[in-house]
Amino acid sequence: MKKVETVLSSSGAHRQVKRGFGSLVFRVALFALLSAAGSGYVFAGGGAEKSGSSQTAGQNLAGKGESLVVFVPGVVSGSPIYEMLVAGVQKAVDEKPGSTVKVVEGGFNQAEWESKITSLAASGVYQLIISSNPAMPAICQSVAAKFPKQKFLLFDGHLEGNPQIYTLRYNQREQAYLAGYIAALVAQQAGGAKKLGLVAGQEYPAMNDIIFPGYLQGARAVDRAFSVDFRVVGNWYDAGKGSELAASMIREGAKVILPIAGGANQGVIQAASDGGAKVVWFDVNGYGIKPGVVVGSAILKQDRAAYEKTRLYLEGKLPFGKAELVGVADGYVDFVDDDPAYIAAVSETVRKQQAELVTRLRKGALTLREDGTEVRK
Ligand code: RBF
Repeated sequence: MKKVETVLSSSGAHRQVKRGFGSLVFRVALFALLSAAGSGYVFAGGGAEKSGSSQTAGQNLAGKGESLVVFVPGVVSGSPIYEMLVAGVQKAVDEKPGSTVKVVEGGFNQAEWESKITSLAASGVYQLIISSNPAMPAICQSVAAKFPKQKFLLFDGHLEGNPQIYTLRYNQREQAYLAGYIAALVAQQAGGAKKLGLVAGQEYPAMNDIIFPGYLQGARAVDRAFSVDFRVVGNWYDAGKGSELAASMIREGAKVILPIAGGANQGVIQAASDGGAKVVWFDVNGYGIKPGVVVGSAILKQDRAAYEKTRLYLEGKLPFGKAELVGVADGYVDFVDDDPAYIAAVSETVRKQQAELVTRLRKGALTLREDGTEVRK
């Protein structure tokens, strides 16, 4: 993929750490005020570069060429969930001669996302706008109302019943439970305070209602005494702030920390490494980032989902209006337990206990509803 244009700017506004949950309401506009940097770059996908072949030209004449655009709400670098999105879409487009994809980074100013997506829709160039995060369905719903022919494929978010929009979200109760379980097992073996940490980029319903409680639920399945110190960076890029929050948690007794803060994760891992704490990684395999410090990886197969659903769209079979939910038993959420760095970092006793949970979830013998209800078969 080729980078055509880069615009980067930043300012220093940061949000204060917040620990209470009761009164939290999800407002994208509020987040926008708190977001600091705006950046964007646009590049043509490999599919676009291939469009000169005669076979492709023939298909275009037949009206089969599809122009897709991936709108990244943030930046790709440092956020594996977006890297997987781009990779999956690109793969599907590469396999379909005549189709093209452009990737547009929306930057960190969330107030600009809707107008940027409106511009993409208004251009009339793209049959499908693809994006990913829990804030996108509401934003795209509003744009869809103004452009009735525009279609949207949205991951990691939920909206049902709009004939222009298809959504797929992951069972993050299961993902977070897996993270909390390994974190508690590792902390328990280390001894001392039964305290874990979670550093989030910002607060949002999936974080407050599913991920944070799922992490705590997994930890308490190991020992009821576990608690989670939850802190918020206020953006998805500030590694300095991530490091500061993690160091403070470690001073207050947190043994294992789960960072879900995009580029700020790097700061968390550095603080853990310096402070003798451990880290559990989320979304992708993170063992290689700091071997010995990263003791778990609870992953999403967003690359696979993006590939499959883009392909389905290109075949004319994506069921718009539908909202899907996929979890461990479906093969889209998992725990990486065969990485040599995991085996080296974690004792056999702990790995055996984690493996029992992972096996039950993979087989569907245990599933967790998003609200935390445990279903046993
Ligand atoms: N996750 C990231 O890794 N990077 C981001 O830039 C990012 N931006 C987000 C913006 C909003 C408004 C919301 C609601 C979530 C964002 N997430 C981001 C979190 C992401 O959707 C997902 O919850 C986490 O990656 C955990 O799977």
